[in-house]
Amino acid sequence: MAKTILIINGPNLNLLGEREPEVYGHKTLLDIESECRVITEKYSFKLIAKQSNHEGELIDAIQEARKSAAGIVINPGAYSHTSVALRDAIASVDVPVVEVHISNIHAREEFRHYSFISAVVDGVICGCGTDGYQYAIQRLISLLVH
Ligand code: DHK
Repeated sequence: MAKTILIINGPNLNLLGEREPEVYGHKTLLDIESECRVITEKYSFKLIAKQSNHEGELIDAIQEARKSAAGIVINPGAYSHTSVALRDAIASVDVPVVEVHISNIHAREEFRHYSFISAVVDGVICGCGTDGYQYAIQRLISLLVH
């Protein structure tokens, strides 16, 4: 059975393509997931994508991934800056995790500069636009296949 990589997106990222395109770009979440799937298939990984606007559902997805995923790419959206619970869930996971921010959070409002998540992940991709998801997948694969 193919190993699974999970992409988790948090609140408001279901609106990608419509929401503040000058900040988050023009691609939809489905576009991004399809681009990532091209990469995962090349390396014989299965890609599962989850999005939720609810903190508890994101935590449930992370807890499930403890048993089922080989690695996780996560954009926690605004919960990056607020959620100790999400941070604790990620800290409980043994597989590699790469955090993505589409925008450069350090060049934006001060409340976005700190991510509770960054200290407990294996890598952070920030400010590379929606291409950041593909970079994160590439990084996960290189951690998983070497
Ligand atoms: C996405 C969001 O929804 C914001 O709340 C974060 C992040 C930044 C991003 O750049 O992908 O502050």
